[in-house]
Amino acid sequence: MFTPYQFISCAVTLVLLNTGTGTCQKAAGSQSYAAKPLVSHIYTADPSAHVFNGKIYIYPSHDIDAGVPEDDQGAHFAMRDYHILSMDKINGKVTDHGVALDIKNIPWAGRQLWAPDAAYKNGTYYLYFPVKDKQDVFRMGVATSKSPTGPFKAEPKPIEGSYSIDPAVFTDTDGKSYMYFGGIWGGQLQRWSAGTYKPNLKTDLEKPNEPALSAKVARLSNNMLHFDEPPKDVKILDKNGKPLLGKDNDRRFFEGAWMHKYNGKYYFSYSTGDTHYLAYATGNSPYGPFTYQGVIMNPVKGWTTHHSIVEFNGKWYIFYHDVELSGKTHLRNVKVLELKRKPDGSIETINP
Ligand code: FUB
Repeated sequence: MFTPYQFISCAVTLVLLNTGTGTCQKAAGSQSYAAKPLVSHIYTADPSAHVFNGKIYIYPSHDIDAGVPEDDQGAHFAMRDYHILSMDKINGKVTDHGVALDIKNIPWAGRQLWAPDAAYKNGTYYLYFPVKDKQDVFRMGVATSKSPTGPFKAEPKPIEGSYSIDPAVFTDTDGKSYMYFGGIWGGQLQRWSAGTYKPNLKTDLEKPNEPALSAKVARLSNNMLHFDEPPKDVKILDKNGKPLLGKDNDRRFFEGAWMHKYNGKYYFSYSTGDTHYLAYATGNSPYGPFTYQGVIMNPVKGWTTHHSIVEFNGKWYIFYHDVELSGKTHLRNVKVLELKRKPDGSIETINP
């Protein structure tokens, strides 16, 4: 039987020429895609999309071929700066605003500038980013700018109490902001499972019959620069109210958290990592608990899958990446598709 990853690698069938939001044309001979890369002059991944001042801004990772050999901790994802992209409309022209933050200007950073996110409050834009410190431990940093496209100036130290990767900042309708974060395996979340940092815990595979490791959530301070509380677990339960287990690789949290609110419900979405799904769970509070609902997107071409969900002019969109341009795991390209819901609010599964 194929694993999903093997399935993707073998799925060379018909090509569907992209027309932007999911309607496709067919041609024979190669792989099929539901959308086209938003830019091709640089490699981009992990797109966190936001609407600021009526315009779409995308905060992606900037993938490069740094020549670092691949290992199971993701050393080959050796990114060194961020470029911010913007669009006036979906399928419109995409502008690359150049380098918004360089690793050399983050005083505490060691290596690997991974998936960022952004937020706006009271005239300031905040760029949140994970990077390994000089001891090779992932921490979250924050940088500020008066413009959504930067340049951003990094705070001198990481956010106290932060760890692991993939920050996603959600501002609720009452104005309170929360950071969701975490990623297992190369994202180091498992190393914090006992409360302090244990560098030898390499994967989550040791405890398959126990509740899976959880993403974390912490409310941000009014000035958006600190955690206002110790991070809490983002619990994902099955329909019987039982926590998903470590061995439930098709459904458990791996990395790439995102939060959005629709019709008063909180939608926590994430990547299942080694099974390559984008999945979601819903709850009645930004802290959860969340009940697993299903798959938002089937596996993309590539190992990683990472997304954001945003409303623009009354429609919802999912930004994501695959490796259409390069065929290489660490050289990705961002894309966008419309996200459709059923009348009960559930999300229709996308085949990317
Ligand atoms: O881009 C590096 C890592 O790959 C991200 O932090 C993960 O979410 C995965 O997409």
